[in-house]
Amino acid sequence: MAALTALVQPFGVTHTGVAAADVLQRAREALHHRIDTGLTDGMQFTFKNPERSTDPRQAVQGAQSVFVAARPYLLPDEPSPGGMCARVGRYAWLDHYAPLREALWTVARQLRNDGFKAVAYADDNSIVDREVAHRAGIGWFGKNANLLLPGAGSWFVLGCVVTTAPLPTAAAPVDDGCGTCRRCLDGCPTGAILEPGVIDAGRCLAWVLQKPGIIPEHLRAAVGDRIYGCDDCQSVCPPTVRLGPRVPAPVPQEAVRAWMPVLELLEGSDHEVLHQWGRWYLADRDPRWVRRNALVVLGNIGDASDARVQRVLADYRAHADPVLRVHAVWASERLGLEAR
Ligand code: B12
Repeated sequence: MAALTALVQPFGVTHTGVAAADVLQRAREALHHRIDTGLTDGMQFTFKNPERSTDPRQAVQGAQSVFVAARPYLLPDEPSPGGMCARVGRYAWLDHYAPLREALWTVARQLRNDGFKAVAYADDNSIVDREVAHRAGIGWFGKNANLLLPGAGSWFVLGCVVTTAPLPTAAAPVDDGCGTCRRCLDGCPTGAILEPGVIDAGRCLAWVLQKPGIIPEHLRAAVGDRIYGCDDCQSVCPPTVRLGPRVPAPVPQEAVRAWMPVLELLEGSDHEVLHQWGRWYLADRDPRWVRRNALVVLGNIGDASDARVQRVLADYRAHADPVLRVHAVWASERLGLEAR
């Protein structure tokens, strides 16, 4: 185990653990419950096939263990460059999954060399990452549903290697560290945390901004300046704010994308949008969903006296895409601009 941990550290992984490759019964029940009660709001991901995403042995036949790794993604604050810029969720400022996957595949290759089967997963629909990380003794489930690591908080991405190797498993799960705190429940801008650990995806801005289609009108003001992801349930979380470790240096500063210039995005070609922001989860790889979000942000933070804002909104009110037209009309009305 120590040898495997040493393999992932050069990739910035700070925490590791091992769970037995048993069925994730609690997660399976939770997935079904969320589907049955409509809390998934059309999400597929791990909900598409709960029997599969909660059974490591369906991922790797004969699996005995799941090696779990956590990598911090907190970078120093980036002040807004000014102008009309939209905020990007911290986990998407850089591609943190790429180095995590490299780390996990390094372990998988080692295990294969040793004669075992091994497959690496990170943010893949094949397995419920947080549940397996909890079982591996890496952290506790916060009331905001995120996995919090003791002494480090929740600014971590998670992944695992499912393997037939019999690795030593965690002695016990980490104790709850939230206690009576309920700042995330009160701090969620849309009240999406219905009860500790239960998120209503239809209200969680992270999903609202990813989901294809029209953003419900009653949620558009709460979107604020966010274009992708929402950090509020973590940025109000006391241990996460106090303890969050920074991403290990060196960070390619030129690759960090914490803000997105809204007007440039709305004026740019599809090719430019996909080139700059294509690693985001965009339904059908369609840039219209980022444009839609940008129109909502413009309605929330735009300068109505700016001629460029007026021109962009007028263009989008006449756009061929009815979804974009709807959001442009809303943004124009919100800014007190002519909407016909
Ligand atoms: C679908 C999904 C989403 C959906 C739904 C989130 C959700 N809560 O399910 C949306 C798009 C909204 C989303 C948003 C985000 N996501 Co997401 N997402 C996923 C994905 C693909 C599947 C999650 C899943 O299966 N959920 C199923 C439900 C049933 O699980 P759950 O809500 O965690 O429920 C558990 C708890 O309720 C717990 N539980 C049971 N009883 C009790 C009782 C108490 C008291 C408590 C507290 C808990 C508890 O057990 C349940 C089952 O495990 C995973 C990747 C993966 N393959 O696992 C990433 C993942 C969960 N997401 C991640 C991230 C980073 C985010 C965001 C922070 C991104 C952002 N900034 O916008 C937000 C956070 C929102 C939040 N508070 O959860 C990370 C989380 C890392 C971490 N440290 O926890 C993951 C693991 C990706 C990764 N590999 O790193 N996500």
